[in-house]
Formats: sequence, structure tokens, C-alpha cells
Amino acid sequence: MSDAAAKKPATTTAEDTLREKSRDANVISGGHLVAKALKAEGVDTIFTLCGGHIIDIYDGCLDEGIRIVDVRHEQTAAHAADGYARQTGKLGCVVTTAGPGCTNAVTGIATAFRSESPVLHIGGQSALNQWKMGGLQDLNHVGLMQSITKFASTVMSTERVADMVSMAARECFAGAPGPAYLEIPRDVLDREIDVSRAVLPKPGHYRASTKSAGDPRDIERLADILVNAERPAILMGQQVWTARGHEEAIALLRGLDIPGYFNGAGRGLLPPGDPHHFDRTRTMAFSKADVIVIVGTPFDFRMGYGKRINVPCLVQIDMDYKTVGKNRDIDLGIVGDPGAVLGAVLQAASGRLKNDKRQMRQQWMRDLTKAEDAALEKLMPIFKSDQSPIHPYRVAYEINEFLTEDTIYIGDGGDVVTISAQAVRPRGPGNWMDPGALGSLGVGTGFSMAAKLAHPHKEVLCYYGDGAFGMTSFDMETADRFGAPYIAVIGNNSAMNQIRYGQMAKYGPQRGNVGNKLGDMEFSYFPKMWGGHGEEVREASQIAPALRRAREFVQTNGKSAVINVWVDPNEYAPGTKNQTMYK
Ligand SMILES: Cc1ncc(C[n+]2csc(CCOP(=O)(O)OP(=O)(O)O)c2C)c(N)n1
Ligand SMILES: [Mg+2]
Repeated sequence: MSDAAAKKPATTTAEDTLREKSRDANVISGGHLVAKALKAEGVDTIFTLCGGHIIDIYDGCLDEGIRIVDVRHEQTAAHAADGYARQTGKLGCVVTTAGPGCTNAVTGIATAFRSESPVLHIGGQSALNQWKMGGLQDLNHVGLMQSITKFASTVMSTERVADMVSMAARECFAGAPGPAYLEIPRDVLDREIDVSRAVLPKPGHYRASTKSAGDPRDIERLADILVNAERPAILMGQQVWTARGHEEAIALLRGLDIPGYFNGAGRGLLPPGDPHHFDRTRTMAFSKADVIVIVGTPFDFRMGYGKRINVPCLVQIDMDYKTVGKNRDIDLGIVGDPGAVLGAVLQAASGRLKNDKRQMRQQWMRDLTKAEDAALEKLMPIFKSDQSPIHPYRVAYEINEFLTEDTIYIGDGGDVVTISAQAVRPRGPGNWMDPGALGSLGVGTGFSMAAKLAHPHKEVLCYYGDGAFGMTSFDMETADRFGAPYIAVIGNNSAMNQIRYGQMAKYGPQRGNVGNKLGDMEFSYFPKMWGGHGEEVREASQIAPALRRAREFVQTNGKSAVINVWVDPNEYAPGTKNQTMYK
């Protein structure tokens, strides 16, 4: 844990001493039981915004050495808990007060739900002895949260507080991970009970291993399929990273000489330039392959619901039984942990790949590489465009050139960020974060703060649209307050441009510019309010030097930097032009 961790009071007052003395070791309150259960689950940080209903949890966290990161908006707390889960591979935790504290966090929890991120949301509630009486901030939180969590419940007794935190944590990891919500009424939280009456699940003893390798017969079948394939291709999705199966995934691609494609959090599992890393030829590969294996990503809109895949043999591997075979037929489905399944398949196939097949695959990969190179060549003129106003492709290209092996890249916005997917190639596993299938604008600030807190030695760069930046950026100050500075680059077109394009196309320029234009904001002023760095960039040649100065500033001053790049509002991503995301 960093220095900013566990904000213990700097000085001990007489009042503190009194409280310490009066604390009876034989009794414990609900808030302290929450903290104990979180500690047992390996949670070292909570993201929160305070409220009278939840303060006893903070008091417990102080005792357990759990870092309390208090933000300015609960949406950011929830995105940060999600981001922290993605970056640590452990349970993320957000704590909000009752009523608006909960509703403000809804977008973050919903994002985690669609992204299969294990986040425990603990929320306050009026005291049970005022149940349904119309208390301050009273709301049916459980009813509200049920549809965006895997599990949502009220804790009805102090004795069960730790037990139910552990239960909710277990639910987060059942099958494909996801969020859970737990509401704890104020009297349940504040009440002190005899320690002996509290149900306290023992760390490491209340959860099974989740590393199931699927049905052994299906593993054999897949090994057979893969050793006999001539033009196989594998798509590694987010679950491969979520479940930390990247080593097995890479070993399989290399061991059996199979081209790998990557989406969502799967991006970066292999660095660009690796012989088994492919990204610009997915359509070609998917139309010419004889076997396709989809690992850990659903057939949702990002995959055209699987309808465009036309292949003699389609295999799907997923942590969730409900996802396998959904939206289109498959030839083989395996439910299990991606790493465990892929590791078992490699083992079962070991030594069985015949030389002629290996040579065919190498030719297949050479053909794909050629097509990749041609696709990149085609993009080069706009990547290097020095037009004024700046072409958004140039910004994305410059960001990619700027990334190091230790930079975590986060995208938060519409069109400018869609464009960046064509240019930005993260150099390592976990170095790519996007909102996922919910497509939520505003994830950037929480994700950035969480990524930096989880990996203080890494650099974090968030690329925002100007619309997205406006949503959550006030919490950049929170990131800096907790020693988690990052570089924010804004592709500023003074509009919600991704939406504007569709409106213009449908209603024409007169009526299409309605409800989607923003003011011209010189965002470089913003971080200066608390000692950060800001720059305006209006010429393409100035992007790279500004990025370098931002890096230097963040490293030297420990505060964030904002590079506000003015981009051409009349340039759009092909996906936006086709409006593929709505199909
Ligand atoms: C929270 C939220 N509200 C609205 C949308 C719909 N939406 C998708 S892209 C977009 C425009 C985003 O504008 P900006 O961040 O400036 O990026 P640009 O498209 O201009 O590059 C909007 C409003 C969304 N995805 N999420
Ligand atoms: Mg914009």
C-alpha cells in the first residue's frame, strides 16, 4: 500500500485516547465487521463519498488498515472500484451513503455489470426501526440495484454483517464475475454486539476455486480440432484478462501456431509486432478460417451478435454457461476458467501438431501479416496528417507512439476514442481499459485514479472526448490528492460528435446540430486550480512535445496534466459513419 494509504489521523487527541480506552475488545460494531470481512476478502482500498449512514465503516477501515479514497461524485467511486478490480484481479469495493449516494453510483455499477467486473457496492440505509417510515435518503435500493447486479440484499442483523459481505463477495465471482449490492441499515451498522455472536467467515475458507477446466472430453475434442486445423484463429476476450489467463492464452497461440485477435480488456495480452498478435485482419481471418475459437467474450453488438461469422467450426469458451451458444449456433461450447481451459487444451494437444499442419498455419499467418501491413499502410497518410484543424487520427497515432510498456491506456469518449482503437496498441496485458459493452461516458477519471493507485510505478494516460471529460473530470483533483496523477489528453471538437454525425446524416446540417454542440472549452485552465499542468494544442506538430512535457510534469510534480487538443469536428471514425454500434 502506498504512503497515501490508510489515512490514519495525523495526531492523537485526548478524545481519541478516551475512545481507545473505552473500546471493549469483546464487542464489535457492524461497520467494523464490514471492514473485517473486506480485509478477509483481500480488499485494501474502498472508494467512497461520505454520508452519515456509513461512517462506522470508515472507522472500521482505519482499524483494518484499509485505504479510504473519498471522491467528489459517487459515479467516479463506482468506476474506480471497477477499475481497481480490473487492475488488481481482486474484488473492487465502493461504499456510498443512502439515497442519492446509491443512485449516483448506478452508472458505475451498471458498467461493471456489462463488463463482468467483480465489484461490491455497500450502501447505507435508514435504520431498521424507521423501516418504510420515510426517513432521510430512504429508497428501495435493493429493488433498484437488482437488475444491474448478480446479487442484491439488505443485511438485517449486525451478527450477519461480515457473513453477508463474504456472501456478496462470493456472488461476485460466481461464473462470469460481476457486481453485488449490499444495503446495511444504519442501526445494523452502528450497533455493537458481543464478538462471539458475530458470524465471521475465515479468510480463505468461504470460497471455492473458480479455476474450472471444463469437461475433460471437450478439452480432448478441442485439442483434436486445433491440431487438425489448417487456418485456425482465436479471439481472446476480456475474461482472459479478468481471470488472468493470459499466460496460458499466449502459450497456446505460440505452442500451436495460431493467430490471436484481442478485444476489450484482452487487448495488450501480446504486444504489437509479436508474430502471434493480429488486429487489422479480423474480418479476413474470420471469413477464411477453418476453425475459430472465441474465448471470454459474448456474441454481442461488438461481434455483430456473431451473425457475420461463417466458419466450418466455431468453438466458444466462456466462464458463464448462459453466454455459450447465445445469439448463434456453435460447434463446441466449453464453460470454465479461460486460463485453465486453454492450459488443458495445450497440454492435450502437446506434441500432436504435425509438421505439414504447422507449415500451413505459418503460411496462413504470413498471409494475414501481409494483409495487416497493407491495412496499416493505408491508414498511414491520415495517421501522419498535419492538417489544420488537427485530424483526430493524428492524435490517436501520436498517443500510440508515446505509449511505453508501462503505460496504461484508458479511452473515455465518443468518436475520438473510437478512432483511437485503430491506432493505439497497448504494449502489455492490462494496459488497455475501456468502458465495455455499456459504452458509458465518464469512466475515465475513476479508471485512471484506480489504475494509478493499483500500479503506482506505471504511467496512466486517459484519452477523453470533450463531452466525456466534462462528466467526471472534477475527480482529477481526487486522483492528485491521493498521489495518483495521470495524463489526460482531450480530443476537443466542441461537440458530442459521435451523436452529431448520425443526426446530421439523418436530419441534415440545419436540424442535425441540435442537442449535441458544446462550448469551446480551454480545458488547460482546469488543472491549474489545484496546481496541475495544462496546455492547449492547435497544431499537429505540437502534440508530441506537449505529451512529453505532460509526462515530465506528472513525474516531477506528482500532479496531473491536461493536454487539450483541438481536433477537426468534421472528421469521423468509420464505425460512426456506419453507425455500426447501433446495429
Ligand atoms: C453517459 C452517456 N451518455 C450519453 C451517451 C451517448 N453518447 C455516445 S458517444 C457521445 C458523444 C461523446 O462526445 P465526446 O466525449 O466529446 O466524444 P466525440 O464523439 O465528440 O469524439 C454520446 C453523448 C453515452 N454513451 N454515455
Ligand atoms: Mg467531442
